[in-house]
Amino acid sequence: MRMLVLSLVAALALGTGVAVAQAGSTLAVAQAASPGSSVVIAQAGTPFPSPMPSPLSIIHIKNFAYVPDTVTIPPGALVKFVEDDETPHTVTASDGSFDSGNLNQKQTWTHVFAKAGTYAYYCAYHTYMKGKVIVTP
Ligand SMILES: [Cu+2]
Repeated sequence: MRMLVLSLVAALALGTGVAVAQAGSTLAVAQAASPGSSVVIAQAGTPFPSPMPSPLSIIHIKNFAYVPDTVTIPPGALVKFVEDDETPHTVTASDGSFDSGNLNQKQTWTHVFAKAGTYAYYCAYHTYMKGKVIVTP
C-alpha cells in the first residue's frame, strides 16, 4: 500500500515534471523562433533593396533608328538605350519628361519608366528618328 502511494506520487511528480518540461520546451521553442524568424527576415530583406531586379529592355540606336522602335514594359521597368552609331543621337521625350542629352557611340543611357502611359521620344538632332515606350499597368 505504501509502495503504491509512493509510486502514484512519483507518477504524478513525473507527470507534472513532464508537463513543465513540455511547457518549458514550448516556451523555449517559441522564444527561439522569434529571434530566428527575425534573422530570416533580415537575411531575406538584405538582397532586395539595392539590386532590386527590374525588367530591362534594351533599345539600340543604330543606322539612324531606334531598334526596336516600340517596346511595351511594366511600370518601374528599366529601358537601356545603347548608342551604336558613329553619329551622336539623343533620346528626347516628346512631352519633355526625359532627355538623355548627347549620346556618342558606345554610350548608354538608362531610364526608369515608373508610371503607365505611352512615351513618345525622338532624336533632337534628327527629328525624323522616333520611338515609343508603352508602359502598361
Ligand atoms: Cu539622331
